[in-house]
Amino acid sequence: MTRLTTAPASAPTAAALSPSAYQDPFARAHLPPAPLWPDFCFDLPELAYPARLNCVAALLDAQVAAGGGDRVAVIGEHARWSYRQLQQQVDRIAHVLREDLGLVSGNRVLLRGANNPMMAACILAVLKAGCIAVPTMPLLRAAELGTIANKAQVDAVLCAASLRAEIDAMPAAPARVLFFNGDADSAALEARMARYDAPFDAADSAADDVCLISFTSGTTGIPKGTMHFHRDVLAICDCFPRHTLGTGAADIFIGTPPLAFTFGLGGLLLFPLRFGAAGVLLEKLTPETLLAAIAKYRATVCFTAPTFYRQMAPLAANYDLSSLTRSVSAGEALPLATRQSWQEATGLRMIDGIGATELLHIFISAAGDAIRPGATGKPVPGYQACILDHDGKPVGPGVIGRLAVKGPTGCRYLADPRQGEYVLDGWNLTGDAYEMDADGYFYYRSRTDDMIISAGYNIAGAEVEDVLMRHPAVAECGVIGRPDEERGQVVEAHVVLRPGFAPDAAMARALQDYVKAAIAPYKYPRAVRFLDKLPRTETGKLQRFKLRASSTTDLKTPT
Ligand code: 3UK
Repeated sequence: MTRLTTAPASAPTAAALSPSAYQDPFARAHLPPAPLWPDFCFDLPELAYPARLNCVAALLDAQVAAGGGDRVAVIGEHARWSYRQLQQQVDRIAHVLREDLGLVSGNRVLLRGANNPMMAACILAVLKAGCIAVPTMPLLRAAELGTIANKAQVDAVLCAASLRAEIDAMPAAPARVLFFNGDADSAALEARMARYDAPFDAADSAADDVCLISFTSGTTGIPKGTMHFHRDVLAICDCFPRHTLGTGAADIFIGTPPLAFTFGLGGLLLFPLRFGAAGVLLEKLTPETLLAAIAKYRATVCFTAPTFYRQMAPLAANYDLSSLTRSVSAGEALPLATRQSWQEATGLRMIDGIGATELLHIFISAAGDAIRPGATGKPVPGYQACILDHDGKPVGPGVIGRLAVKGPTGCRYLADPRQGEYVLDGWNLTGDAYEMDADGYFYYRSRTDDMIISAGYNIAGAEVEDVLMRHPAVAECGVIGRPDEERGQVVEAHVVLRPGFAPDAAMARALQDYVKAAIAPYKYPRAVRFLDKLPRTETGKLQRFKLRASSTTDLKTPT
C-alpha cells in the first residue's frame, strides 16, 4: 500500500507521480495537495499496470489485436459496431481532435450526448487522443455547462446535435465545437471524420495521467469535478465486474445510466470492452422499453437504479427475459421490497452495489450466494472498508458510523477545498451512514446528513421507506426529517400512491399504523404527504432536499 500523505505539505503533488506525458499540464497542476490524497492500494496482481498506459489502447486496440475485431462491441438503435468498427470510428474522431481542432495532449473536451454508439466513440476517442474527457449529463442547461466548462477550462466540445441549443446558449462557449448525429453542416463531426482512414496510434500517457473529469450531480453549491487516471479506468474493470459480477466475452450489457454518469460509463461501455463483451446503448429508456430491449437484444446483464427495478417488476412477466442472468442495482439504497418483487418476477437475485463518482464505480457489493438481503455486501476485491465514528476512530459491528473506503481508485477533486471533507486519514468518506455486522457485511442506513434525529432517537429514513414500500397502496416514497420545535425533527413520509388509492386522512392513518406494526413505533411518520411523483435527479436519486424544502400544505394527522 502506498501512503501518499507522507510527502511534506509544500511538496508538489507530482512528487508521488510518474512524469506526465501530457503537453498541457492543467490536470496535474490542479490535483489536490498530496496530504489530502486518499491512500491507494493495488493489492491484487491484476491491478499492477505499466507506468505508461493509455486505457483505450488496453480496452479497444488490445481486443482487436487479440483477434476479437469481429466481435460486437456496441449496439445502438441504429448501429451495431464490431470492435474493429468501433476502433475505426474512435481513430477517426481522434484524428479530428488532434489535427482538425489542433488539440494537444492534456486538453479537456466537454462531451454531451445521450447513450448511443457515437457518444461512446467520442468519449473513447478523447482518451485515446491523450485528451481529458469531461462528460456532461444530457439534461444540464447552459448555465450549468458554463460552470463546468469554466472549472475544467474546457478547450473543445463534442455535442450531439439534438442537444445543441444549450451549448449555443452557454456563457463563454469554447471556440472549437463539433456536433454529431445531426445534419451534415460545417460543424458536423462526421464530415471531418470521413477524411481520415489511417489508424490513430494511442497517445502516450502515464498510467497516472488524468483522462476523465467527472462532475458530481451535487445538490448544492458548485459541482465537484472528480479526476481519474488512465489506470483508474482499468482498475474499476478489474475489480467489480471481474470479481463480483463475473464477466465474460459472451455478455451483453444493457441499462439506463447515462454514459456521463460513471455508473453508466463503467457498466455499459468500459466493462463490456474490458472483457470482449458487448454494450447496448439506448436513449430515453422507460421501464417498458428497457424490458423490451432486454428481450430484443438478449441482454445478459442489466444496470439500473432501484426505482427502475421497482417499476419493471410488475411488468416483467410480459417479456422474455430468459437471457438475463445478472441484474445490478446502484445509485441509491435498494429497498428490500424492491429486491423481493424483482426476484419474484424474474428469479434473479439482485446484485446491489454502492459506488460513487469519487471512486469511479462500485466498491461494496455481493453476488450469488454471498448476497445477504438488507446488506449492500462486502468490500469488492481490491477495496477495503470500515466504519468510523465522529472522531475518525473505527467502530466494531453493530454501530452506525461513517462509511470509509480505500482501494485502487479514490477521491481527487479538481481544485476544490471540499477534498478535505471527503478524505480523512487516507480514507474516502462517502457521506453515508453505514453499519457492519460480525461477518463483515455492510448495511446502508442513510446519508450522513440525512439521519433523522427525533426526540433523541436516531432514525434512518431508508428503514421507514422499506416498510412503507411493502404497503400495497404505495408506489414510491421518500422519508425525511422535518424541523419540529418540540422534537427537533419529526419523521415525514412523502408518498406516491398506486392508481386507485385515495390520498386522504384515512390512508395517511393506515400507513402510519402499518409502520408502527412493523418496526419500533417511534419511527412511524408523524406527517404524511401525498405527491404525484417524487423529485429525482437524472441518475435516479431522490432529491431529499427538495422534499425538505417543499411547502407545508401537509396532510397531517394528529399525533
Ligand atoms: C449513494 C448508494 C446505498 C450513496 C454510482 C455506482 O451513485 C453513484 O455515484 P454518485 O456520486 O453517488 C454516490 C452516493 O450514492 N449510493 C450509490 N449506490 C448505493 N446508497 N446503496 C447503494 N447501492 O449515498 C453514495 O455515497 O452519484 C453508483 C457506480 C458509479 C457511481 N458513480
